[in-house]
Amino acid sequence: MDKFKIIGDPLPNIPWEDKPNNCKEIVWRSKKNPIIYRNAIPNSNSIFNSAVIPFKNGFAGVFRVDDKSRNMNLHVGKSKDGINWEIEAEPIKFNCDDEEMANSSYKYDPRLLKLGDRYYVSWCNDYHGPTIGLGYTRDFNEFYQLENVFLPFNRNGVLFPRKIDGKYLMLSRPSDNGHTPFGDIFLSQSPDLIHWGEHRYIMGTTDGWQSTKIGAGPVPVETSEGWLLIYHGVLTSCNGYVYSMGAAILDLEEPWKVKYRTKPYLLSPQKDYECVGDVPNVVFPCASLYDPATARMAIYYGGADTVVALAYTKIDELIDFIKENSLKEVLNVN
Ligand code: BMA
Repeated sequence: MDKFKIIGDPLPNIPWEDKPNNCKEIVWRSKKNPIIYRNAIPNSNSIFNSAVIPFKNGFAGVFRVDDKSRNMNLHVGKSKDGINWEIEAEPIKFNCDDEEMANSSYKYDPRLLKLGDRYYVSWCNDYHGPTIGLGYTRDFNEFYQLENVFLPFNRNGVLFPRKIDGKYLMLSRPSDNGHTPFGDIFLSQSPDLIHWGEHRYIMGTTDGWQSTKIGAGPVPVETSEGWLLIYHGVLTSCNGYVYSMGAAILDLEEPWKVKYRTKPYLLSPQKDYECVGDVPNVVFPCASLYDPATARMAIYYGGADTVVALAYTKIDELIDFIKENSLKEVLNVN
C-alpha cells in the first residue's frame, strides 16, 4: 500500500473479512455480526459502544455494559482474535484520589488509545451531569483515574494519538444534561492532560443524516492526507434519533481545519441488530483497528444500544471515497 502513507504499528493479525463480491459499499459489515450479544455476561442488559486496542499478542477492550438495574459502567475484555471476547463480570474499579469523581453514578461510551506505555481510556463520566472522564492502565488490570477533562456537559471525548506542537489534543462535543438535540465537534489542547484550553471549533451539523448533531468516533488515524476521523451523525425522524457513520479528513498540523467530509453516510442502521434493540436505529462507532501495510481497517460499533458489531474498510479506498464524495460548502480549508 503506497498510495498514501498510513502511520501506525503493523497489525497483521487484524480481524478481517474480504468485501463480498456483490457489495458496492465502501464500508461492509462482518458476517459474524453481532460479535458480542447483549447477555454475554451474567448481569448485562446490553453491551455496546465499546473500545478495543491491540494488546500483547491479541486484543484488549473497555466495554460499555449496562446492567440489569440499567446502570451504565465500563468492563475490561480480552480477545485473541478481536472477534471472540471474554468480558469481565465486574466493572473496572479506578484508583482515584477524588472519591466523588471515582464514584460517579455512570460511565459510558469509552475510547482507548496507547501513548507511551499507557493505555488511556476516555469516557462519558457523571460529574453533576455528563462530562469527559480520563484514566489509564498499563496492563488492563490496575486502572488510574485522572481529573475530568471538561466541565459538564460534554460527551464523545476522543484523544489524538500523538502530541501536536507539544500539546495533547482532545475532540469533544459540548452537550446538555439530556438527550441533546444539538452538537458540534470541538478540539481542546493541553500540555499535561490535566489543564485544557485553546479550544477550536472543528465542524457542525449540515443536512440529512448529520442534521441534528455529530460526535467523534474512534481515535483519529494519521495519514499523509491528514487525520482520518470517523464520526457519528444524527438526524431526527418522526420516530426519534437515527445514528449513522461518516468520515472526515482533518489537516495534519491544524486539525481544526476540515479538508474533506462525507456528504453520504458510510453506514446507517439497516440490519435488524442496528434497528431493533433498546434504542432503535443506532450505529455508533467507538474504535478501529488498522494495519498500515495492507490499509485494512476494522471498525467496532454499537448496534441499537444493545450489541457490539464490526465493519471493515480499506483506508486508501476510504480516503478516495471521502474526497470524491465530500461536502464542499462547509469545509474550512482550500
Ligand atoms: C447518546 C449516548 C450513546 C447512545 C446514543 C443513542 O446520547 O447515550 O451512548 O448510543 O445516545 O442512544
